[in-house]
Amino acid sequence: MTMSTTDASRVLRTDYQKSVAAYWNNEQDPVNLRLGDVDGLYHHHYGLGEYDPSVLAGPDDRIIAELHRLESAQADVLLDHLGAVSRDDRLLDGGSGRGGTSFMANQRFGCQVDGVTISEQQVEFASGQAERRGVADRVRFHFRNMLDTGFESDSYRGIWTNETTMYVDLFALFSEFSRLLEYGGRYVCITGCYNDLTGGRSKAVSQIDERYTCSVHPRSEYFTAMAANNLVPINVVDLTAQTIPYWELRANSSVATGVESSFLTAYREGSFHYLLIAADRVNGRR
Ligand code: GPP
Ligand code: MG
Repeated sequence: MTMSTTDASRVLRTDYQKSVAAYWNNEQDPVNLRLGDVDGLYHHHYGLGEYDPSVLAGPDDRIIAELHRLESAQADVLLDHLGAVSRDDRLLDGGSGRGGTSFMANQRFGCQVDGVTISEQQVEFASGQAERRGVADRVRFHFRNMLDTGFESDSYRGIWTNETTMYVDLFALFSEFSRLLEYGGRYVCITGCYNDLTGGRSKAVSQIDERYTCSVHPRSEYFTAMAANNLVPINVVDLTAQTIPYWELRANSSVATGVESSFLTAYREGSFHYLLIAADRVNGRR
């Protein structure tokens, strides 16, 4: 790790990036910490799949555990789309949060994982988890900017972003990922994006932006930015219907934060999609 890539003024280049880092450095929400406490995997993404309705009648802990199960199921779906990964491969987690998806990837594939985040608190938290889990030599977290990681070109078999792309310019991001991926390497993105067909950013989507200091992109931009950077989609999955039950359960839980109604409205009215895109890195036209 060199000073040139880890020095705060280099990692946080804009006032916007500083404000995003400040948000995540201060984040301590029970909706994330209590869920993570269930088994030590701390996620910063949402859930997929049906919930067991019997949890609604039980003690609060059962709802917490069920929300956590759905979030881990989401990370499993993401990892299912990475294709073949061997122990000798390296993976990159772009916007790694408290490390949940990175640890699951290492558990599944045995490979090395690098997580990058612009939050120094998240680096510290996730690195502590890596020590605790005994995988600090295989899963490393770095205070770096995913738009300019400073890592070696052509060195990653796979890269993913689990709900982090709404913080960055997609053309800049995919240019960096295309540089980092080896030929044939796979990029997997799970994201919320707005629907180009419904006439721009809806009120509910604006509320989501406001809540997280982010800027949700239109669906189209993912594909134009990938095409411009030698990333060719192999799978596109609309996960919207599968994430709605998570939001319904979360709205009825003690850890609801108030953003649930914005997600439910945006998904139900069709102004917003929960999308998975998997893409392969090819060579440019010669
Ligand atoms: C945060 O997860 C997720 C985002 C900031 C990205 C926004 C996602 C979209 C699909 C638009 P979190 O687990 O930190 O959020 P919360 O605290 O609400 O659980
Ligand atoms: Mg959360």
